[in-house]
Amino acid sequence: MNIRSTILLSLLTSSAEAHFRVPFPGERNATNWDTQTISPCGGDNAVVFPRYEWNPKGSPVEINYHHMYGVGAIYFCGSGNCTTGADFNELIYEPVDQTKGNFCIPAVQLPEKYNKINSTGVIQIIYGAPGKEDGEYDFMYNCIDVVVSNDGPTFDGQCSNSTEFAEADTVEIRCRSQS
Ligand SMILES: [Cu+2]
Repeated sequence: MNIRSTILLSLLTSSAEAHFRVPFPGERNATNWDTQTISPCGGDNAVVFPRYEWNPKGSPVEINYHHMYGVGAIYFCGSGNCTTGADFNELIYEPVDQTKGNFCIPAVQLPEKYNKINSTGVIQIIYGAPGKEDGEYDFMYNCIDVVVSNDGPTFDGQCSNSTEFAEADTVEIRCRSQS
């Protein structure tokens, strides 16, 4: 193998392993590097038990984002089997522009109609990262299976921010992320 093909291979490896993880509370499959661009839930379409307990006042979410730049948003599926992108029809965290690093949301709250003790559902975090073409995005998905419980954590320093972020133009990620 010559030097040039070695460099090319290592670049391919690093982009395949970029994506993002959810260190708190955790996600369905923390090793889905190869399928994370598949909607919904990064290719993992079955509920993983036990579900994470979610406080009705909102529980924290920590995202470790590995790309240089991206737009992230959080959706929720509270009814049906949550196996298609369109099932995640409740936006629960407005899109933000952010850079690489740790992104900490102290309280992600579920939609009022599903925010009842013992209600179950699936949180889906979606990121769009700039793709090869100008104006194109590559999307990535991870899901968290939840059950509403008073035992669910509230913010107590579980995470902190090392990323820069700001409110994003919501249009692009909303229409692309649902496909
Ligand atoms: Cu990536």
